[in-house]
Amino acid sequence: MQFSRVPSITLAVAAALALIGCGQKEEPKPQAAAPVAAPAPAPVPAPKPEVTVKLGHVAPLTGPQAHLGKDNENGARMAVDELNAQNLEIGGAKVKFELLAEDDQADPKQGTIVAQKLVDAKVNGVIGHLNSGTTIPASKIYFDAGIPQISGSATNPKYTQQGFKTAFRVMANDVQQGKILGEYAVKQLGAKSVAIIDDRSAYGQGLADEFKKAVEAAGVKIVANEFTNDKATDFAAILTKIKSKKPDVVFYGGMDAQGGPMAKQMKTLGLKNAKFLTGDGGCTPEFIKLGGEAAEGQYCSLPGVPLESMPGGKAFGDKFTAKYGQIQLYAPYVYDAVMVAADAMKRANSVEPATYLPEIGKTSYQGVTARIMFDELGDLKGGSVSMYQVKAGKWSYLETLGGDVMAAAKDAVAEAKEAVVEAVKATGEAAKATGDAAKEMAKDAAKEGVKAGAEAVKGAADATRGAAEATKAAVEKK
Ligand code: ABU
Repeated sequence: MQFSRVPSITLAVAAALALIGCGQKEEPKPQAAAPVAAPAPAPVPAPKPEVTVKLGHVAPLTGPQAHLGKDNENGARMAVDELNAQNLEIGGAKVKFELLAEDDQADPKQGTIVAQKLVDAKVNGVIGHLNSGTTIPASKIYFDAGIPQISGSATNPKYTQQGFKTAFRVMANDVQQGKILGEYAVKQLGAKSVAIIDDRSAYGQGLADEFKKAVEAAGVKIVANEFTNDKATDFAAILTKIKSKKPDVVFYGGMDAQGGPMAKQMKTLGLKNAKFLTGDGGCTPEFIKLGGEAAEGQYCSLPGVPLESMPGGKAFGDKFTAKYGQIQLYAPYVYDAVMVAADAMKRANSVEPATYLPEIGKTSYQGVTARIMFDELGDLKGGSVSMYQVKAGKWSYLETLGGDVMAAAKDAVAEAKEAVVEAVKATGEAAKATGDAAKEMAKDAAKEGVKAGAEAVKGAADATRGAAEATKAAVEKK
């Protein structure tokens, strides 16, 4: 037995030495429980890509129209801030809007320089410009680069008549506005003789030409046709000439920086009985400030209906005023222009100019200034024009003329009907689908269809309410 133990000990020692040789100590190991597989870490979702949408904005930020340019820019900025607060996703990416604000000084040459600058910066779209005189030459540059452009204030008809499918505007143009002003001078103000002054800008001259056509078509004489420029402050020479012609109405095609002092100088020079009438460029608090007492009783026109009669108009006015102070003129239109661009991007599910541009043409958007839909040229459908008069130091609404406030609402209702038909079709297809997966997919499709239908119906209801409120306001004023 002794014999038999020797090899066992030898083997044990050898095994121990072998273990020591491997640098391991033979220590008793705690009895481990059977290993439990650790739960696999939850897969970390890849972060969503982010995309910056650059929107160019152009207006005069220096010179006599700087207050209007800043007002436009503030309208655009408010829209951009609100869009960013929505944390939008477009095309699977988080979208951040950025405003690239440029000053064109209301100068056509400067307008083309900043337009090229924005193209070089690869903007996704342009809001503006403010003036027709800069918007028109710049529109060729944006068209050549395929960049959508939406102006909230340029009213010269030429802007959308050049065949540039990138050009849109969200207010009535001066063919509509000039005709309404001309007819208003004759029919409402009873003019038998009219004097016309314009500032030789694309807007001022264009509007004066349309006004003249309407006055002459009504058989009324133009007794004087004078012009100035958009930097002038002294109108004594032309007003003295006009005084000798004893006009019932002096019409001015131009902006408030000239319109206000012109109205004041009319009184000083003894042109007291002539009524002063101007277009949207003079329809501002600045006109009243510059015109002083002479502003009282004067008239202006402004495309669209009063902001307070639009759904969401009052809320917009309150928010804007709290943030930036009094609205000067076009801020709500420019706000709408930004929202129209964003709406088209959402529907296209893309921020690429070439992809979302066709969606702008199909817009049916309830803005704060109108239900916005475009005709084949890029002009606002059903655009109307409202008349105002200064009463007790404030522009006071008189009536809404021209356009067809119901036309856009009717179009929206037709669209809603189409969307509901599509929803019903989708529901029918859902009912036909067989198999669980197919049923689920079909249910989703039907839900989407119903949602689209409901949204369209809501849009149509908003548009109809807007039109009804505008009509009611007009009737009440009469
Ligand atoms: N709409 C009058 C001012 C802007 C412009 O058209 O020049």
